[in-house]
Amino acid sequence: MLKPIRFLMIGGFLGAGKTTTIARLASHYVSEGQNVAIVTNDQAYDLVDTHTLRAGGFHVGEVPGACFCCKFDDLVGTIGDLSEQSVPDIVIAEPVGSCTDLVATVIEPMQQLFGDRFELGPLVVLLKPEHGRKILCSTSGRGFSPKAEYIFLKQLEEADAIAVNKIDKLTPERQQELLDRLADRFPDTSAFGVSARDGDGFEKLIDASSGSRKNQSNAMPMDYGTYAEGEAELGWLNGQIAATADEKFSLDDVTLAIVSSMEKRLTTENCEVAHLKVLGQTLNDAAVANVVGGGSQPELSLASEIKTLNAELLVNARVAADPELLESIVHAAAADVQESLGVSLKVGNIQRFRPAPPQPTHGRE
Ligand SMILES: Nc1nc2c(ncn2[C@@H]2O[C@H](COP(=O)(O)OP(=O)(O)OP(=O)(O)O)[C@@H](O)[C@H]2O)c(=O)[nH]1
Ligand SMILES: [Mg+2]
Repeated sequence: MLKPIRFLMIGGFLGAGKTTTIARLASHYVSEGQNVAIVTNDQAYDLVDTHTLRAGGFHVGEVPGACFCCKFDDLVGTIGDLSEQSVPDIVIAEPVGSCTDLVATVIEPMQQLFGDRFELGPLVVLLKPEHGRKILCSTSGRGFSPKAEYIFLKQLEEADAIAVNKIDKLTPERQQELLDRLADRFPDTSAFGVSARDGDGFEKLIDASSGSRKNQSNAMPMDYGTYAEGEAELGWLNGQIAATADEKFSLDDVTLAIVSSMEKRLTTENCEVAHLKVLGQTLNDAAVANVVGGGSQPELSLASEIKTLNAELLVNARVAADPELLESIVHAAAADVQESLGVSLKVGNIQRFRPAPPQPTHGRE
């Protein structure tokens, strides 16, 4: 009989650091000689994460168009496609950061329907400190509505283990405060700090990923009305921009400038950013710039360090904003950067919407 594929999901809110964590975890397994495949997921098409992970040399399939729970058959089919050349030892899946109830709608059905093909690993959920502090520690400041916060908390509630990510950004006191709040709210769930970017504490995440699932006798209670409304508060936009110039320009500068201009304009409009990411790419190189919340600095998470005459930019924005406003902000940001950096920017195909109410294939019939 074939050895089952170990299936792991790394959950957590938009911008929590799932893709960064998955890249580091996959590198760890590869260094152990394991064959790893990754599956990304989004409500729309043109995923920055798929390109980012492929640029890192990983074997990546994607499930676009809706979350894993609503596209369960596509998830299983994508893993089948990834297995065509060689069957992976481990599949790491990144669910959409506004998705929850993954145990009932993805993990349990995989166990029940395909338990012979897959060995179901634990659900490790990353806590995003930029929004976690406000939600868990009741600090004041900008953030999301209670319905979007409901999703954030439900993601933590169903976790087998919680990793407080980005500890490199937190003082030891702030990290401890978050761990204490997690211990109060979720006393049966192990929690630890980690920096997916720098690798600090990562051995705990590797340990948690190699552990087993918690015994959950009953499905987590879920209010699908609140979940749907919380998700629909987020405007979703995936779009393309073509960049050209007569003289070579820095791909990193243009990619970062688009994110920075969008962030400034969204702040002026008082719209909370969940995650705004832009990929700039040429045939051989890629840059990624991100903003993960109101007041967070735009940053380059992947630098290309190249100059080029043309590039394709991919914008993935998840913001508590009207999708039409988001689209107008993409156009305005392109005009800003065209003027400041002298690069011609032509906005192409844009998909923008509010996510439709989740209708899981399994688990909540
Ligand atoms: N300082 C710091 N930044 C981090 C860490 N992990 C991730 N980030 C940054 O956080 C931002 C979001 O990281 P991603 O890995 O794209 O987050 P994600 O959860 O995959 O985001 P979505 O797929 O949009 O939900 C990027 O700018 C990363 O560089 C960390 O440990 N420390
Ligand atoms: Mg991601």
